[in-house]
Amino acid sequence: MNERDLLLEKYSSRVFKNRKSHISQLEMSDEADTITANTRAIPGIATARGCCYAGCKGVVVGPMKDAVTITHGPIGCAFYSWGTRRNKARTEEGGQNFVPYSFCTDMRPTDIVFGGEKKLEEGIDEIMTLFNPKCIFICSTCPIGLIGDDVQAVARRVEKKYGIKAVGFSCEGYKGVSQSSGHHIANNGLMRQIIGTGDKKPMGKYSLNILGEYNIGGDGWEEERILKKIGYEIVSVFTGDGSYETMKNAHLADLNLVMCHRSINYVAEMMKTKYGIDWLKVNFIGIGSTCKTLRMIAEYFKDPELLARTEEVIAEELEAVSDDMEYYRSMLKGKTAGIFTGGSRSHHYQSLLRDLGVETIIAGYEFAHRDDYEGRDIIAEIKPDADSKNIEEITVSPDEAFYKERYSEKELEELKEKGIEIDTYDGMFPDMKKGYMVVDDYNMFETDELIHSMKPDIFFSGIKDKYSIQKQGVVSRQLHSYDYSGPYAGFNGAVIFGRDVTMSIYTKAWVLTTPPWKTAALLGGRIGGE
Ligand code: CFN
Ligand code: HCA
Repeated sequence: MNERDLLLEKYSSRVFKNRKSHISQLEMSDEADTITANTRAIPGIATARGCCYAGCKGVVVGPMKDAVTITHGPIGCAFYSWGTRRNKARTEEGGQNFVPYSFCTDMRPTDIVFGGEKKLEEGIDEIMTLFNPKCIFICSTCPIGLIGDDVQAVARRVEKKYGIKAVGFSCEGYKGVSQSSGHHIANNGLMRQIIGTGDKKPMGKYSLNILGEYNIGGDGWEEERILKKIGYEIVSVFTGDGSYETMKNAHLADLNLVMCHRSINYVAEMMKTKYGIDWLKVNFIGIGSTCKTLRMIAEYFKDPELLARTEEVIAEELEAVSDDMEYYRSMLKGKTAGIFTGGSRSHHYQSLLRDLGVETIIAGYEFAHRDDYEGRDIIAEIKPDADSKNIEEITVSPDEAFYKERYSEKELEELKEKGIEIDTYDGMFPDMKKGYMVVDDYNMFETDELIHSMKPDIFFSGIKDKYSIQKQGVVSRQLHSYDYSGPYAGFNGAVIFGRDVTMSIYTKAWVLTTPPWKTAALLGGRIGGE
């Protein structure tokens, strides 16, 4: 029996029926590999997913530093989303930075009964008196949708009263099937009400926006460092260390780079339709991926000087990190890994691990869509799913016409020879090998079982499962928060990642622990490790 069947046979028939299409062991059957994704999790299963509010407030709008984000709802959601995601933001000279704060209307039972709009407006009055921000985002939590408070109407009243920008997001936690629906709601609001409202033109010859970069552990800063060194102007970053002030002018940039494909691809496409800005899907995680990305951007502008400068910077950067990378590679070569994160990261980090000689044998996402797994070929099949049909959940990618317009066949061939396959839209499957395991919306039980059967040397995921993994003797690192380390992006980030992984694997602490379930019977746990 293969590992997939071993895992599935432990389920009841109803759960088996549901989970079997979410778990794929690659190339193990005669049919093409497929996976079911972006569907509702089974109630009661310990899924790692977050909610719509987490996707809107926590992921997309929260990191914008000069905007106050107020949670309209009971205090719990505001408290538990306060400072937990590592979207770093630096206060600019004389600028505002509200990222370290948490604002909430603290809705009580009487507010739920009589309505909370008044309380929200009073809260915003207080914010204006104390902080005087230029922009306010209102994010609804579950009860708001049920009692019908109109956060958009409040936002309009605030705009009129104070002459600032205010946007209401109806991102009640229960909407859609995961945080992915919150990304859509956030991005639609930003697209409608912020992008395109400024008129500050970029000064540089070539200007870029970085979309889907949330500056976790400072990743965005490392990307900016490299891009600026080459000579690009960065107009805005969505949304890590980002701001309302810069996002207003995003429509004036020459090109959009899309780093996290899951959370923002449709904004890139909407900006293409509305403002004619092309976009490229990029990856700054891993040395190989960073070099490919930089070359791809330079090729887009078709400027020999820019291409030469790009090669110069790549050579300099490689020179600076190659000894360290070689050392970490010598320590890590032949090791195996498992990766479960929310969206893009599980795929992105495979390339950095590959640079270090580590094979990813188990991978999956919490809430990615089918294209994130299977690649471009299936895009045409993707339809808004039934659970989120009213929020236009779509998946897009640069289409072939884009490349055909820009490059002749001969040029595409030449680029391919140089290792730049700019017309490929890869997913997770094409990067993994026969027998490797891909799991959608993984849960804690499956994580434990796969660690048991596939025996990876290291497991990357999040805070919820980290400690149970380590207690069973397998080192685990968080790829959401980088365990408070980072940056991991770009050239310098790759070295820091190599150091952290080497340090983790060579630390014997976890192997020496005896997990509690080996000595005592626990509810639903294995006894004696079997
Ligand atoms: S920073 Fe991003 S890279 S935005 Fe997204 S899909 Fe989350 S918060 Mo956690 S680490 Fe994760 Fe991605 Fe894009 Fe982060 S893999 S789950 S919603 N994510
Ligand atoms: C979220 C945020 C999260 C959680 C990370 C984790 C993040 O899902 O709402 O579970 O460790 O990156 O902070 O993905």
